[in-house]
Amino acid sequence: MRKTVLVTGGAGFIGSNFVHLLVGKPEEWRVVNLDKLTYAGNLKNLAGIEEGENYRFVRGDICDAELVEKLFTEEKIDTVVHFAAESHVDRSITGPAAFIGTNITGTFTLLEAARKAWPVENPGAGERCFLHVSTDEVYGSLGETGFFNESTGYDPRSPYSASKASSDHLASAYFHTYGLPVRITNCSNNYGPWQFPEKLIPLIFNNAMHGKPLPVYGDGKNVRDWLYVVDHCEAIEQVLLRGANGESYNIGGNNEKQNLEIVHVVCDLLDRKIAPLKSGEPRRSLITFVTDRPGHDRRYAIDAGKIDRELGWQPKVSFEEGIEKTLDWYLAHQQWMDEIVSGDYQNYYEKMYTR
Ligand code: NAD
Ligand code: TDX
Repeated sequence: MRKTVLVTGGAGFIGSNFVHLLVGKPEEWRVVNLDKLTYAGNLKNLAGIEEGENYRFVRGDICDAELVEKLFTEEKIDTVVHFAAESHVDRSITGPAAFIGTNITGTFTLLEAARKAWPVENPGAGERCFLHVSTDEVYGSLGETGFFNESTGYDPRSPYSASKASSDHLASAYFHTYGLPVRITNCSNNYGPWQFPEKLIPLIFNNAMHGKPLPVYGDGKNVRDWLYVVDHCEAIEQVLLRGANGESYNIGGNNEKQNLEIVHVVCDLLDRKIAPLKSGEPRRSLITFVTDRPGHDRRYAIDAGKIDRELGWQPKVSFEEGIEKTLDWYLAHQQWMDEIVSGDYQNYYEKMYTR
């Protein structure tokens, strides 16, 4: 039976990739996309998707209880995939308040709406599901060795990760207390099309294209595990289809890289794909070491064995393939990037939607 999914944050980076995936399967999914269109939300990420029988876009705030409750009943929502969040660690350091509002109160508002809309005696009946999308950052920072698994204790260290950890705990509490059919996913760093150019890979791409300095925090040796965004979206779909309520699943790319390695790869690929800088120098010459991020987590690494064993999911796209696809996509969508960097896309929404 076709499911009606409330996707929150579906105009952001991962959310829009996920909406593209589901809208391509109209027999299986009907999508209601609720997004506030903050600085990070961009309807151009959803170009080519028509509003219609299996897709509706609603501009709104997940903290708006009245709106969220209305959507649950009006649209007969049986599935939630909750992406909407303030997602950038650096912004959480300079302005944590929005992270508390959206990531904690927003998640609480959605959980409450599901609790009210779904049958009290058995909220999971009819294969309902509330999938909360979270991050590996809730586990804190690793030393040189070891991996995060689903039993690793939470140890968040930035306002962003603390707000995500808090929302994970709320989601889990609603499973234990009210029997809400909650599933949680904790994923590593995503990259791919439509990522906002405040994040490492698109920021380095954009600066490297324009011959601007490439800021590398600290010594550049912090390690992240990188996953191609479409692989993440497919993992989420598997958790919806085959996961168990009350469980959490770690999702990772088995692809640890130091930040400096990532910057080198982007520089070298651009030198090869277009040309070195006008000066004739390679793009690596733009690398500039800058002051470290306060509390910068040293290393993240995911053990994604559980989702492989239980749901048969593994990443399909290697880093070599994924980064090439990603840079080709950014090269083909430079107008998309230019509009964001100039801020033009925001003016467009203010004209289009006034609430
Ligand atoms: P993003 O910043 O690109 O997009 C966030 C989206 O949420 C935007 O469209 C924004 O307009 C919307 N939004 C923000 N506040 C809202 C509110 N109050 N009401 C409604 N909509 C709101 O984020 P992303 O990188 O796509 O991340 C999506 C989710 O995945 C987040 O929950 C994040 O914590 C999680 N995650 C991200 C990564 C990653 O590498 N990007 C990794 C693991 C987990
Ligand atoms: O200019 C930069 N220079 C730099 O050295 C930027 C933007 C980042 N960095 C470093 C900081 C990190 O070690 O690169 C690494 C990646 O940084 P981000 O792209 O900001 O991602 P990160 O902080 O690792 O968090 C991301 O992955 C986990 C997402 O933003 C989160 O939403 C997700 O939960």
